[in-house]
Amino acid sequence: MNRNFSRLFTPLLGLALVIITCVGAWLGPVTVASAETYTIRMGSDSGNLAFEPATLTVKPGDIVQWQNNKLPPHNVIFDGSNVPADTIDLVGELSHSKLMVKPNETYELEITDALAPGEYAYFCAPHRGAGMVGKLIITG
Ligand SMILES: [Cu+2]
Repeated sequence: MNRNFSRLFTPLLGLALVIITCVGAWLGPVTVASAETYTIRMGSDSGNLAFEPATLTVKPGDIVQWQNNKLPPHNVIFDGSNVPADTIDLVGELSHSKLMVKPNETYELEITDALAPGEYAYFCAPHRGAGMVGKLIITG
């Protein structure tokens, strides 16, 4: 009796594991696929000292790429006086102070759960006076 039970049960258990694995593999990529990658051009196509788009709304899991477009060099400095209060310590990590000189040179930032929802202002240090400023809005 016990042996019969085991002969029947073992394949069923195997089948159950296969189903669980398949469902897991199917659900996994669905979650990841909702993350998006955005590109912010540094220097507008028309040759203005600006980030394009200047304001971008993102969520945890997204990736933001700043890419050299026109009139380099540029950089990306987050403004410690204009980010959510509990993320001020992260401002240095988020920034890319090294000047980007090469065509299409890119700085990539992943939006992690460590970043509180809110507005994050940033600027390009060489061109801040000319109005080259931007803003990330992180949603929960
Ligand atoms: Cu610049």
